[in-house]
Amino acid sequence: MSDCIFCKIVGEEIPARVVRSTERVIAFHDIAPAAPTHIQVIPRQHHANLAEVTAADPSLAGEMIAVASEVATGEGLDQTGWRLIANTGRNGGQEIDHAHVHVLGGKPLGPMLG
Ligand code: D5M
Repeated sequence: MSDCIFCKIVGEEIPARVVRSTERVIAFHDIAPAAPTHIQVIPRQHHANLAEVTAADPSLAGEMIAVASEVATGEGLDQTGWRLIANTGRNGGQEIDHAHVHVLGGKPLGPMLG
């Protein structure tokens, strides 16, 4: 998708601080971190959200979650804990319509719906 920011990151048209990259998935630091560690994990292929990834290719959704876990461990979050978020659709708070999961950690995040 030519006007998709995350497709542009995949295509290296705009820069990102990439922390992990596989054939189908990349992970990079969020531009506006909401926690000391805030990383986006996205499929290279454009899908509108995680639900669409799951419908189109369940193994790709699984790979996104596996990469998220690897990233969390790589960032040293496995001892203290971390959070995985998939905002989906406008009511879900999704702003970028390229599937992504947020990996958040590095401080106590408190209750999800505080
Ligand atoms: O979250 C979309 C997230 O994407 C939000 O936390 C900011 C982040 N973002 C937006 N542009 C960039 C770039 N260029 N690099 C890294 N991170 C970015 P959502 O779940 O859609 O609300």
